[in-house]
Amino acid sequence: MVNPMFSGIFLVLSCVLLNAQTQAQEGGKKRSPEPLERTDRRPQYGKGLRNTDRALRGGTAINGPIDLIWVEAGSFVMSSPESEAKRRNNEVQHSVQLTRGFYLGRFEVTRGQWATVMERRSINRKDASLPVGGVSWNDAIQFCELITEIEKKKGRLPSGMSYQLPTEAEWEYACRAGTTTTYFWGDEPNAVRANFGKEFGSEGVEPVGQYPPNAWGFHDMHGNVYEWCNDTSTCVDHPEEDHLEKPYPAKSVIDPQGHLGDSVSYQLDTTTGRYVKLKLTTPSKIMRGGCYWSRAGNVRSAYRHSHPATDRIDFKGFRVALKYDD
Ligand SMILES: [Ca+2]
Repeated sequence: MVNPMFSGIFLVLSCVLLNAQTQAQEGGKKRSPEPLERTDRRPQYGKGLRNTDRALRGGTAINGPIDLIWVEAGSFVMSSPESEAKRRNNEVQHSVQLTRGFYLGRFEVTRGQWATVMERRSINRKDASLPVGGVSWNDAIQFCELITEIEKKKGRLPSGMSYQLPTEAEWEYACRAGTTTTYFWGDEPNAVRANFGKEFGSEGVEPVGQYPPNAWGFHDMHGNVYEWCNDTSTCVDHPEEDHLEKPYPAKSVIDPQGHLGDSVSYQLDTTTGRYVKLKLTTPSKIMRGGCYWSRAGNVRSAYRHSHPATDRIDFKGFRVALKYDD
């Protein structure tokens, strides 16, 4: 039998070591000791919404100009186990703690929302419900900034919050919705549960929300269009594997923000036959979830992909989060 005194000492030491480890984590935010008390408080949004805001709305639960779902703070195991089919070696499993709750869009941002916010016009109902694509990471950030400004002027944003892209960790936490399987519905691909595996072409993309939601209410996390996340990728165009992002550190992290340095690329030096590591002037950003023409392996909850922040590709869009600024 273990002496309870030794168990207590071991527990305390473990907590101290874990704390020291996570504070040193790459890209982790420094934070004051009290935020855990604030995390689970769901801030109020959307007082005074008018009929004119309907162009921005989707779904049935109206929380603001974009249909948002509150995600509680919590912990999960991020990425895939080595036994997962189609797993890539940049998917190192590790524990993640998200100390603050956040709102996340129930759907991908639609063409209608894009037109309303960025172009101040409305478009026909059929097109409006399709997810916006062909927008760069920089474009998505502009959308977030503009809708934050609009909503602030209307006095509807909860204090200290703004529209942002989710981090990769927040995205996967919401995608898994408490599951540990390859997809939120299980380990087997199922084209009835998400839009993927179709032929490449503009006919493949579908209006948001046509497929069943996951346990927390999010639609189209798997497939339809790829979704930009906030994180910078550390490596693209690797000589041995296309678009290989640097693996996660195999340790626990708190509120990971992703890589904070430069993105790099590898180019073949034909005179020496060696690959040369280059800094990219345009950072490469993480995308998640795959798209309508992705194969099953590329719409997995853990699948990671990246692209330069300036690229506009028609099957790549985004979903917004509403998060605390600090
Ligand atoms: Ca998607």
